[in-house]
Amino acid sequence: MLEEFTFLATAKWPKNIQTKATAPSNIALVKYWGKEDIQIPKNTSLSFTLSNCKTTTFLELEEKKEAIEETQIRVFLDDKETPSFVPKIQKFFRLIDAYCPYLKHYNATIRTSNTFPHSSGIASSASGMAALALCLVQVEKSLQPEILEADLRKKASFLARLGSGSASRSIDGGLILWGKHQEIDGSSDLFAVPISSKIDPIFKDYQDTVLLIDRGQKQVSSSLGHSLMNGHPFAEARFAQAQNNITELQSYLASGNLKEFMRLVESEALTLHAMMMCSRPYFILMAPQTMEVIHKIWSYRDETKIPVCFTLDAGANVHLLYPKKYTTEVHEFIEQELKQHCQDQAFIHDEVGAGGEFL
Ligand code: 2P0
Repeated sequence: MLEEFTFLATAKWPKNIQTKATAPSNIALVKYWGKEDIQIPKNTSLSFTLSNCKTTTFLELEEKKEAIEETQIRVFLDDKETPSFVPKIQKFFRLIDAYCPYLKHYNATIRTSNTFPHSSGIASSASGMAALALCLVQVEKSLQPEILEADLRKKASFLARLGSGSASRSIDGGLILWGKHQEIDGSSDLFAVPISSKIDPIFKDYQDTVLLIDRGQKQVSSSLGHSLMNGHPFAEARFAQAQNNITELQSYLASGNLKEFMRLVESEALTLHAMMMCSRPYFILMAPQTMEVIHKIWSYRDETKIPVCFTLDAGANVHLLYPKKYTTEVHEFIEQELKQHCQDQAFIHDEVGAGGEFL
């Protein structure tokens, strides 16, 4: 157990506590793929926090009648009771018990909603776990008011990580680093931190349009994907490459070198999928339309010299990344050339955002 994140209050327990928070999704530029117990990443990852794709969660804790009763958890997604979410939350609550011991005194009702459609192929685990973690640290604040906001946010990232690794990167805004890096002071496997090195202003409001190529459920869960990095023939080389890519990317973020930034980001996306394609068992999460879109992005960039590039998550959707000053041109490109490859012609415009908030 880590003392830094233990709960110190021995306050009288209120009968009822309500908290509310919102947290955005994030998109990794250097990818997290491979982990050890418990939720320790095999390499450092670096992401843009998004703004429009977010989860809002309302947590209500009600005192149990008998302390020994099993904690009851009810989850409502968009006001509809969703029992299928309960096992994941139960597992999460068990995992964080040492850090949130107050949870044992209460039954929990969680009401959550996403700004992005459930069937968008955008994972809600990062924003969802981050929003829940922010609700939990707010409970702690109500029991122990002297806690500083910075410590609360750090603990929120720590708790969110235990729910879902990438969720640790959805607490703070901007460019976020998770995972110990030998050259970066303050980096940690246990929680994510905003990068402290210089960032060119062009990256402060970078745009991300998510092209919804496949809005269905993923065929292979990220948990399984991560586990397939154990014993993967290229695992060690990949983890070492990611560490080097973090160092390189930091220098491009500082200098604003978009050409090298785009090369590195696209290489990371393709490497992530290459790892999937040579796992045992192997699998492919890209769809034919993913490839069509990638080739169109490359042609458009060649022809127009507009610095637009792509990245991929663990799915078929394409994230189109570009500086804000090219918004008009890129939106036209999406309308004319790309949206026809999206399921129901759907896409979501998003951009770098400020991180989660207590509501
Ligand atoms: C990332 N992904 O860095 C990578 C790139 C997907 C592709 O983190 O098992 O949902 O909950 O820790 O965080 C997705 O995996 O996995 C992910 P768990 P998570 O964003």
